[in-house]
Amino acid sequence: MAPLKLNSKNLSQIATAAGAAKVRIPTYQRGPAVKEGIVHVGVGGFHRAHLAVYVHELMQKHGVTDYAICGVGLQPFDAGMRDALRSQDHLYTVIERSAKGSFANVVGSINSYLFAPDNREAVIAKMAHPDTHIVSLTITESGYYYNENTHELQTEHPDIQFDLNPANEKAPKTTFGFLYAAMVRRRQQGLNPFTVMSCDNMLKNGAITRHMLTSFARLRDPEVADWINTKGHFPNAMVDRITPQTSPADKTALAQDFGIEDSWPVVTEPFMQWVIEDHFCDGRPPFEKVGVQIVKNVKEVEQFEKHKLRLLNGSHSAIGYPGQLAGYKYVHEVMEDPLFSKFVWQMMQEEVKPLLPEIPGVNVDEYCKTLVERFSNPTIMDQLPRICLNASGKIPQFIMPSIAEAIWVTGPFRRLCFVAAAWFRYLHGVDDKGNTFTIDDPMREELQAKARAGGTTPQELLSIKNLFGDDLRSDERFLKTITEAMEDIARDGVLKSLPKYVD
Ligand code: CS2
Repeated sequence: MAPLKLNSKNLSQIATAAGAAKVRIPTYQRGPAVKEGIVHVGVGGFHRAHLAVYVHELMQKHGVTDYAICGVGLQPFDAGMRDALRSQDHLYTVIERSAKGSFANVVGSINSYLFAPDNREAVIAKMAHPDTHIVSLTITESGYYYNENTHELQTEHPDIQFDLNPANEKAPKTTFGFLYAAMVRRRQQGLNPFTVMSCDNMLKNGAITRHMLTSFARLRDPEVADWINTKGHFPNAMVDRITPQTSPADKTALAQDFGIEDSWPVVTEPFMQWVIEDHFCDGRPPFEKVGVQIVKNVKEVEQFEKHKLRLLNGSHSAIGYPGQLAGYKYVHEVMEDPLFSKFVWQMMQEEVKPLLPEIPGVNVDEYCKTLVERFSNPTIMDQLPRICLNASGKIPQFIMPSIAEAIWVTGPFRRLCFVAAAWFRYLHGVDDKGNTFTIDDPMREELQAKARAGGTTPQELLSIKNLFGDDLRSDERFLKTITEAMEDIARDGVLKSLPKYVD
């Protein structure tokens, strides 16, 4: 039988044709009458496999009605998501894959979508609407314009400069421009600020969001900045679900195995986790009912964030850059190489783990074992280019802080340095066999120029002050170790160098 196009009209037929055990569909009310309590900026695979799934479960199983999601795309490339979602009444399929098999859930929590380049005013009005209680973000690390060295907003950045110009207040470009304009309106209307809920992989993501937004606001209107700072809430959170990029083969499999024609399904693993600080200024849905760990203590959230960013994302970087240079394509392929998986394990256990705080009730060794299992899942086909994307926002979060702390306590760090060296080598855009690849990073030009100028020495790249702290630039032991790793990779390639980094 021909697959059915995913949309509201075909929904029950899709479930009947596939069999209810195979495809689950939303049974809650959707459409214009539904209240959209969450406006989400940056609707990509991760949001659709994470927050939107938690909200879907709340709507499906707990009758929550006021927190449907209005998706927002700020970037021109979001037009693809706009079109895909619009063509199917904003429904989409989450395909969960593991050794246990493949399961399809149609998700309906995204109730509408606004594409800012079409109508910027509509986005500001939506965020300012009294029904909006939360604005959530997955805008990637680079969307925060955060200077890793000074911990301040990159006020000199042309996008921020553009949005700071009062003439552009009605047509901003950056997330902060939109948030600011909407906050101004809410204040004028006598509303509370909405909670700004970062779902990006950054330590203290909430605190950083607060600081970036209030810094932006202060340059426009100090009174608004004070209002946001006093009344606004920005919960810190740890978010986790491995979500590869959707491939054409995923769409075909969905059509063949489940009879669903979906322009942009999401493939993900069964595992999902979200630990969030209980800090909301305009109400929140009962997230705890669907397994979200709501934590009162900021320190505890920070500890979870640290574990996840340094162990999961850090290991992903250890798989990604060296793996790409070695010629691998997928995360699980790298894990199938015994030397590589030993390298990753030893980096976690010997270099990262000793730097992490203990969390009551969390067994770090078990956590690391689960990570190895998740990385080894061959069914999700997680692409190395996805892991390597936007590295300038990742390495300073996932790898460099462990190195900086290891410097401080004179701990071991040669494997971490090998990963940083592999990224520096990766910036040349050529793998160990001479194959070229493209680098997708907002700082690509500067990074590549510095990588070329530096050759097998790290100082040129390390001089980028937005990314690297003085603690790294001035430490002799670190400079020696990373230089050696850069030389090893340049001379012998990753695979031949690895034995030196594995005990
Ligand atoms: C990955 C993350 O892009 C990356 O570097 O490590 O996208 C990772 O898959 C997620 O954070 C998992 O929660």
